Order: sequence, then structure tokens, then C-alpha cells
Amino acid sequence: MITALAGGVGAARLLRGMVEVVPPSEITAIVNTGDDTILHGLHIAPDLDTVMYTLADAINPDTGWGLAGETWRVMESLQRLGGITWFNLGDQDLATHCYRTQRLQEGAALGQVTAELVRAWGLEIRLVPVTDDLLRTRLQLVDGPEVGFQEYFVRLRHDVAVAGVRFEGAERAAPGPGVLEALAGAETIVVCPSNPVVSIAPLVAVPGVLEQLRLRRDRIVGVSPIIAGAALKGPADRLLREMGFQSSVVGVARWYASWMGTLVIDEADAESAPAVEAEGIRCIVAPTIMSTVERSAALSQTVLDAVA
Ligand code: FO1
Repeated sequence: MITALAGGVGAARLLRGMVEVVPPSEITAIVNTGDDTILHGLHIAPDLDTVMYTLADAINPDTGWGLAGETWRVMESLQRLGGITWFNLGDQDLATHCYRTQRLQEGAALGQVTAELVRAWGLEIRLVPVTDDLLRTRLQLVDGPEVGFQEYFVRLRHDVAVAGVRFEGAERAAPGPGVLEALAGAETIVVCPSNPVVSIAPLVAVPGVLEQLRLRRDRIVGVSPIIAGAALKGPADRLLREMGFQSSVVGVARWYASWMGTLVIDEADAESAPAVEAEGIRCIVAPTIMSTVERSAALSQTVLDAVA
């Protein structure tokens, strides 16, 4: 069984390729819920939904989130009413949040509701929230208050300097059902090319997870989300710098080296391989830009072969 640590878009792309090279029923993705937010009274789980929609080939290809062929009638009506519209929710996407919220209010756990949604989309992969308890990524701005993740990422367009990041609820959160077992029982643990600071770190912050990762270090292989000093999408590069790490494959290696045995970096960073290995982590050089499902599948194969 393969277990993946997953955030949003980059993770969704890698997993979409992985299901081409490994039977989906053999993959468990432990997904970040620190980006979750309550808006319009609805529980929105962006990383879970982005992975689910991408694996269902229903993702909006332009944005990497939300559904393809979306309409925005509810947002247009909300605009007229003076409602909250800085976070764009398409009409079909809203059905997901209505269903999830209704089931949570009926007492179902987030992991249970996620399994129902995944089944409704006909997927065989297991998507497991890292916890069913409250977990919220909060960012302390340099010139401003502490804000929630979506306010930082969407409303402020992550174009503000961050002094610190914390994961509200992490210390009290229990690992979701199946999380520790998926880490302990995995033949290989794949850390997807997600944002180390706000997508992977919340997973590691949930009690019990880091201990498992440290035990399994030689079976853990990650893909750098930084290529030639930059993130393909999102604020991973600036957040690494703001947290005191280089925005480079060496910075990523330093961030992960205590529990990750192997790091896959892009060919563009080939000359940094020795510097990565100097951080005490094995380094594999390969094409890591996932512009097609085929390239995602090839990268998945490289990743799994790296610790075969
Ligand atoms: N990202 C944006 O940049 N703008 C949006 O309006 C937006 C809406 C949205 C709705 C549902 C959803 O699942 C994701 C959405 N995202 C939006 C992306 C989201 O903020 C990020 O995907 C994750 O939270 C970080 O990976």
C-alpha cells in the first residue's frame, strides 16, 4: 500500500498520475484540512475537494480548484445582495459543501463524509482527512493581524509578508481513523509537491504523525514543490523564505531532512543535488513538472522506484 501526504493542487496532480501506475485501491492519501473554512454556514474543504475533483477528471483545468464547466449564479446573486463573494463558490461546487455540512450536522465525521463523497464520484482511492477534529492554519502577518488561511491565500492573494504560521487545534486533534495505520503499514510514503509550510506542516503537527514519519524515514520520498528557486503555483517560495529557509531545493531538503529519506528534485536543479545530499537526504533528479497526466504518471513511477 502506498500512503501519500497531500495538500492541494500539486498533490492532486501527482495522485492523478499515481493512479495510472498503481491500482487506486492501493493508495491512501492523507489530506490537509488546515485550509478548511466555514463560509455561508458551509464547511468548505479545499484540499480534499481539489484532490477528489482532480482524480474524478472534473477539476477546473484553468484554476486547479473547483469544478470544470462551472456556473456562478449563486455568486452573482450574492453579489447583488452584498454577500461574501471574495471566495468564489461555483453552483455545482456548492452542492459538495451543502452535502458535507448537512452530514456533519447529522453527526457524521469528516472522514466518513469524505468517503461518501469519494464513492459518489466513483473513486477507489482512499482520501483520509489528517484529522476529523478542528485544524485551522492561521498566519500572523508582519504588518497586520493574524488571519485564516483562505483570507491570506484568496482575499489577500498571499501577497502579504508572514511573520509566523500556527495550526489552531493541532495539539488537541486526534489523527483521523486510519491515518496512523496508513503511515505504519505503507510500503512507501510519498510526500506530494505541496506547500511545505502550510500544506504538509499541518499534517505533521497532528499528534502521532511525526513519530510515525521518523520511524519510516527510509521509506519516505518527497517531490520538491520548488523548482529553480520558485513555486510553480502559490506562496511556497515566499513562505519558506519568511520562515528562514532558502527558497530552493536545499531549503526544502533542510525543511524535511529530519524525517524524509529521499527528495526528488527537477532537472533544472540538477547541479544542487550534492548540496541537497549534504543535508543528509538522498537526492533523485527527474522531470517534475506535471503538465499532463502522462508526465504525472512518469513522475509517480520515478518516485516509487526511488525507494523500491
Ligand atoms: N482559490 C482562489 O485563489 N480563489 C478563489 O476564489 C477560490 C475558491 C475556492 C473554492 C473552493 C475550493 O475548494 C478552492 C478554492 N480556491 C480558491 C483554492 C483554495 O483557496 C486553495 O486551493 C487551497 O486552499 C490551497 O491549496
